[in-house]
Amino acid sequence: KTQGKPIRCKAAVCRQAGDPLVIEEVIVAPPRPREVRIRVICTSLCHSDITFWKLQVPPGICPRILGHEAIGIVESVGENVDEVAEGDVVLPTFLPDCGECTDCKSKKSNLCSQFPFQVSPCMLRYQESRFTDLNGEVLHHFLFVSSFSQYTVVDIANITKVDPAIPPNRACLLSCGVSTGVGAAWKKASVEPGSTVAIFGLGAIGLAVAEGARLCGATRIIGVDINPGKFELGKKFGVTDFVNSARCGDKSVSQVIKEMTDGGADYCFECVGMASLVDEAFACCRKGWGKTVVLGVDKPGSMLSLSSFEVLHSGKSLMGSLFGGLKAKTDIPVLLKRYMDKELQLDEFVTHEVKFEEINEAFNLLLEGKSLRCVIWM
Ligand code: CXF
Ligand code: ZN
Repeated sequence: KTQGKPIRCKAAVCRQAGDPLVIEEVIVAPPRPREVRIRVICTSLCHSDITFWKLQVPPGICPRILGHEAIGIVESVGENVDEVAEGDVVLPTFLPDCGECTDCKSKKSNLCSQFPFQVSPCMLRYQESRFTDLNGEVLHHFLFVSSFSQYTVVDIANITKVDPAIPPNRACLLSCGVSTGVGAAWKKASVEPGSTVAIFGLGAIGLAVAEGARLCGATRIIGVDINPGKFELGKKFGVTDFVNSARCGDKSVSQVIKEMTDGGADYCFECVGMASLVDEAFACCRKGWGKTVVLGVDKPGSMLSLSSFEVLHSGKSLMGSLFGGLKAKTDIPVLLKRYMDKELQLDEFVTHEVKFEEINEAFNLLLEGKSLRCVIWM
C-alpha cells in the first residue's frame, strides 16, 4: 500500500526554460487535507504548456513539472475528502471550482473567488510543493495540475470525477483544450441555431470552437488562418468558409468578413493570442448584437487599440473567458456524455500518441504545427 507514503516515480522535469524536458525519478508526497494523489493515465500537450515552458519569468520558477491536460485514477486521498475515493477516474483542471463561493454558486461565472486563477508554483491551499527530486530539491507545480509525472497531487477543487467508460486518450482532451473551445461557443457566447461565426486561428482551440458552434447549430462557420491547409481540416469540425488572412490584399480581414456576412458575424472568437486579431474580430462582429470572445493568450502587457467611440457606437460586446466559461464539475460530465452519445467529436483532435519517454517529440510536433493533440501515455 502506498497510501500515506511518498511515491517514487518518473516525471518529465523542466529544469531550464526552453530546454528539452528531462525524465527523472522524483518523489511525490502524500496528499494533505482536501488533496488527492492521482496516477496519471495519460496527458496531452496543450499549447499553454509550450508558452510557459519557454517563459523565463518569474525567476526561480524552474525546476518545475508542466502538463495540465490529463486523466488519472485516484491512488489515495487526503483527510476531509469525500467527493472521490481510491480507484475513481478523474480529470484535473487548471481552473478551481470550489462550489462554495459566490461565483461558483452563480451560473454566471466560472471564476472561483475562494481560489482565484493563478499560475501558482504551489498547491492551491498551501504554499508548498508535493514534488522533490532525489537530491531533495523542490520541484514546482504548474497550473495546479503538473501532469507530466506518473503521479501528481491535485486539490479537490481542481478535480472532476468522470465516467470510467470513456477511453482515457479521448477524455483527457476535456481537461483543457477541447472544453475551452467548445465551452466558449456553448456557454460563453451562447451561439444560437442559424448563426454566423468567425474563428480566428484554427489550431486545436479554434477547431474546438467550430465543433461547439456546430453543436449549437451555427449555419456558417468562417475559419481564419494563415495556413490554407486548415480549411480541409476545419471542414471536419463544421467550418464552412475560409479566409486566408495572409492573402487579403489591401483589405483587412475584418473588411473581408463583413462583406461575406453582409455586415458582420454574430459571434467572433480570437484563438491565436494576438491583440491585433482581437481588434479585427471585434471590428467584424455585427453591430448591435455581435459578441467577440477572447480565448488566445497574448504576451502580458499587450494592449487592444479599440476606440471608446467605436465601442459606444457599435453596441457590440467583447468578452474574455477562461476554460470557455465552463464550470468543470458540472460541465465536463455533460461534454463527456455528448462524446459517448456520438455527438461531440474528440477522436478527430488526436493526431498523435506517444510514450512518456517520447514527450519531447510531442513538443516538437506541436511547435512545428504538425499536431492538434498529441496524447502522451504515462
Ligand atoms: C490557459 C488559459 C490562460 C492562462 C494560462 C492557462 N489555460 C489553459 O491552457
Ligand atoms: Zn491548456
